[in-house]
Amino acid sequence: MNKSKNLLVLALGAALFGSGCGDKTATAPSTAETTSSAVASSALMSAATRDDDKFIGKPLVSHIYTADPSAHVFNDRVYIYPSNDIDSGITSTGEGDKFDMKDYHVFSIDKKAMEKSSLENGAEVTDHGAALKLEDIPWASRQLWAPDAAEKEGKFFLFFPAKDTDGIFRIGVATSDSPSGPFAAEPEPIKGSFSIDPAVFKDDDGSHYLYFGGIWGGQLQRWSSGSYVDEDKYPASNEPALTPKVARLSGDLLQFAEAPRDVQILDNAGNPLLGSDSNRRFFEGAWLHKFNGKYYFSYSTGDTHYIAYATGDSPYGPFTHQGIVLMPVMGWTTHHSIVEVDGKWFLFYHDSEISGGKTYLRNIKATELIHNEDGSIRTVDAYLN
Ligand code: FUB
Repeated sequence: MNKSKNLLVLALGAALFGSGCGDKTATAPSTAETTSSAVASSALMSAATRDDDKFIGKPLVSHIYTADPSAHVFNDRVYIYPSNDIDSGITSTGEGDKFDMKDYHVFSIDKKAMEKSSLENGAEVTDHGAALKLEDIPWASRQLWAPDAAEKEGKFFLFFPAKDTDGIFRIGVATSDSPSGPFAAEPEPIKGSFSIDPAVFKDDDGSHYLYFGGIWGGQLQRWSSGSYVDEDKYPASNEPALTPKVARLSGDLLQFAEAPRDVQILDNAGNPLLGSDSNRRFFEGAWLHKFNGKYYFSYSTGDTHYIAYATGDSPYGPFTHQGIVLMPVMGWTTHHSIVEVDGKWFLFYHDSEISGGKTYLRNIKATELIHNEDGSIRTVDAYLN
């Protein structure tokens, strides 16, 4: 990454704990089901400082703020499950409080629009409206962070993190007969769940695995002892980094079928990545996809702003670090998903273009993802060179 880009990222990025950006507010109108084009001008677009030439792609959604896009093909259409960023007026800088989301919207795109140029220039995206609201989740108190979704036997499952009434992140499930919702939340979070950023992977044998975890505001560092401790405990710099978690889901997809296991991410000598290895170690935003029989585990490195990937031979890992999927984007956070649509692969990601760099007011984007002949992933740089 060139130095000026690095500085831009750092300057624009208020950390999960920080509020480095100014407090220009833009009100995101609530919507019923609407179809929008990413090129359409909107209140949000005009409120932000834009430079269309700077990025490889335009926001997919511009009438509300969206982030953390998890994309899947359901019922022959591409569905996107993002966070719905809002400016709730919170000024506190602690523990990611500014990420104060209160509902989820589901979006979809016709498979025919899944072309690199169409995605980057403004594909037609349908907003199916609010699919789950905080007030309808009995156990949750705040912060509806990055969700994901799965399908089994015609039923759809939305997995989401939220803080419970004790301020501890848990992972919940909500169900629907339609991929676009509305979703009805289970009365309690998944038993034994903790931390953030659930991502579901369905293997070829029909088993579903839930990957999750995130350090700093995501609280993974408070679970090292196996139960929650209200104190941040990080490994020493020469110790293995904290690992994301994985658990196979029960047949009804509502619970863990087993205790969560550590997902080991190794260097190419077979050693676990160290806590000090901030360019490569796991931070948050896990995702799993399978390509040519190999399992690809990808994730955000957080404070170094990469989407990295590692490969392995089992959904449980271990995974060996291979490289970078996505270079740093505008804004502090980076979060992605990878989906195959009719033989082509796509990367969904977010940046903060729409708010002129405010890290908690983001927009989703997408582009094509290329696996090279040798199975490596061609790194995407979301900035135009
Ligand atoms: O959207 C809130 C948090 O920011 C997500 O859970 C993280 O992955 C980061 O994108």
